[in-house]
Amino acid sequence: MNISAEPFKTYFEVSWEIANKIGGIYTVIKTKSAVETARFSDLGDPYFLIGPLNRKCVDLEVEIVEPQFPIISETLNTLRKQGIVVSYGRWLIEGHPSVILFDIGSAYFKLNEWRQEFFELTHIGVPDSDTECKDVMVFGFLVAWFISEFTSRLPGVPTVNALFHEWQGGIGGLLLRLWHKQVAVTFHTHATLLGRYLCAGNVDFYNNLPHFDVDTEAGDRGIYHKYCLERACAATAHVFSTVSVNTGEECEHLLKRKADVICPNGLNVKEVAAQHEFQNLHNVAKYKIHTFVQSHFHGHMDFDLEDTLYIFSAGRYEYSNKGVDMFIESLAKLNHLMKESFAKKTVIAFLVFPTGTNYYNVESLRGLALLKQTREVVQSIQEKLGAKIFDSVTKGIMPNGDQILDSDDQIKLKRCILANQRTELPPIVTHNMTDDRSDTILNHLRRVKLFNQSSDKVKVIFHPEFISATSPLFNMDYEDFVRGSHLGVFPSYYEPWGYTPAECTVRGIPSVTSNVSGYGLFMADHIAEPENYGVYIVDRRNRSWWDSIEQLSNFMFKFTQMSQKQRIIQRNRCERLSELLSWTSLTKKYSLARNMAFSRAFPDIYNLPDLKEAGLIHRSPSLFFPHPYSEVGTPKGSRGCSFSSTDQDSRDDTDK
Ligand code: G6P
Ligand code: 1S3
Repeated sequence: MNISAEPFKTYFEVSWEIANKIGGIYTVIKTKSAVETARFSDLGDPYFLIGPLNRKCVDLEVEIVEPQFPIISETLNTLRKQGIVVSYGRWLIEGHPSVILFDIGSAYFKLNEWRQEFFELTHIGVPDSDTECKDVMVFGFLVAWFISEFTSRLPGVPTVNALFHEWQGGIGGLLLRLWHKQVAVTFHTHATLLGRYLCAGNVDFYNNLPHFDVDTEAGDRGIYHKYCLERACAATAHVFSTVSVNTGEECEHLLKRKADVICPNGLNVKEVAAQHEFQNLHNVAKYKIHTFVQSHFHGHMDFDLEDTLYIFSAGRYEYSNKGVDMFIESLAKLNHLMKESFAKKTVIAFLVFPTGTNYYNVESLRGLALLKQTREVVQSIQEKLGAKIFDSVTKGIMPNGDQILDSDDQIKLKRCILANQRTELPPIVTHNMTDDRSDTILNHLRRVKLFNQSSDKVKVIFHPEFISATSPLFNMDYEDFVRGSHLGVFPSYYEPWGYTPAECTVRGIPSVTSNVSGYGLFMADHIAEPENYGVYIVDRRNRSWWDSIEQLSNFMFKFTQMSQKQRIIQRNRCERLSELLSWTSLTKKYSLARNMAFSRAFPDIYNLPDLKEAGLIHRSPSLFFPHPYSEVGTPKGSRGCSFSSTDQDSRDDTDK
């Protein structure tokens, strides 16, 4: 069926994270906006994003304008006349999507009425103490009210399609179904509530998925009403979708509905003009990280920066779900392996996980000040020396190395050296922690004795705040920090998708992920030998905890043994994988879900072929990366690896 031959359709996409930055869903919608808006505008179909009104974000990210379509103005005015505050505008991101943002507070006077109605419809009660749930319910009613009003104004065949993200955005869809409105509804989840809770506890989640008594487990965790809400959203939607095959499996067991479509998360992949450009960017960003390291380790710079590798992990502070526990344990093991093998290299491991802090600590700020002062002294001497050398050479005299520094300059330099000395070890954390003694990450680092000793081959820095360009310590944004690093490590235990390793890949930075993360499974489905492309996948499903640690520390150890040339080749290959993660191809899965919703909601009007039979629903690698022709070989002593010049792809595997 040629959908575009039909009358124009209206598409809504609803989420709690529209112009409201909280987590990964914000990234999904923001990054896919350019491709989605272009697609809908080509089709001539209006497309609107609906979210809650967060004034702080809106002031920075949204341009308030009058709606382009009179029918939208009329519908909004109907709600406004009843006291609802709602803004309409353009989200200032690529694609400039139209946004409709509801002020939840302005509708709170209807809370009790709506709660009662909701209970009558679903038998789900929202407790008074659960503010989040009450907000989500008010938002859901506002969305369903708005879309119903809008739909009722349209003549002819039903043409409205609405996609709802996650349970916080899903109640609107549930209500539209319960009110029997003429809207094709898709519910798309990025996780399950119960899955997240179960994983955060000490549960062998994946090997017990079919056996959980879901009601009891949700009840025991005090989330029964939310669980019921989420399950109702999934059960009633025309189409149910999720971000990955493993979350699909989780939904089947925990929400009791199999996902109809898997819509993997993409990124807005910018084409890099020349392949070596991202390599150069790596080098430039790495030098910025060097500067921070010089300040942090002042007085203990007994390692060579040219032989230092930067490894990092970052994300929301979910200690075990995000695999921070495994990362730290594996770092301790890596330290041991490197010491035992008398490794020349040093690893600096960054842990970027925001938590409660009270500004940077004195040691970090002192390091920064000392570095600045040292740089000023060296620069002033450098200028003088340059002039002296120039003068000497123009007179035909070879400058005398011993005499070129005058005694004043020597004193200045000695003072700098003295000022940079310190007896205490470089700190393992950059900030004053609100709760230093009970912080889980710090205590784990203490337990495995990673204290930045001289003898340690693995040094650690816990940065309990997201990295941003305004931070005086790094002076770079997170994107550059990723570029400047050598390896990202994300051995998550609960990760429906996992953007952090994907963000490394599109910048050509190798990363470690796990086989219980959506991203890890997706990459394994598309690449014959992921490690060769800089995608290391830790097995957290079929191995014991200690075996997975062994595997992760071996991945990292092997990585430290690679030569620079091997790293460059691996980065080139890794960057090529960006193609897999581009929304240009991945939004097609969203289109599929929307079309499927139309055909299920209105089978007499929209009659799509059986998509399951067409193999379009689940794993369908349209792109596949085979075994690379040339190897990232095992290092063999000082001569490095044996790259043969006859290797078929050796030219595009080397960087320049
Ligand atoms: C990029 C740059 C090279 C640089 C290399 C360092 O490839 O283009 O000029 O030598 O990065 O790589 P490394 O893995 O040692 O940071
Ligand atoms: C979820 O956010 P999270 O970090 O709580 O949604 C993200 C976007 O789909 C996904 O990448 C992540 O794995 C989920 O867990």
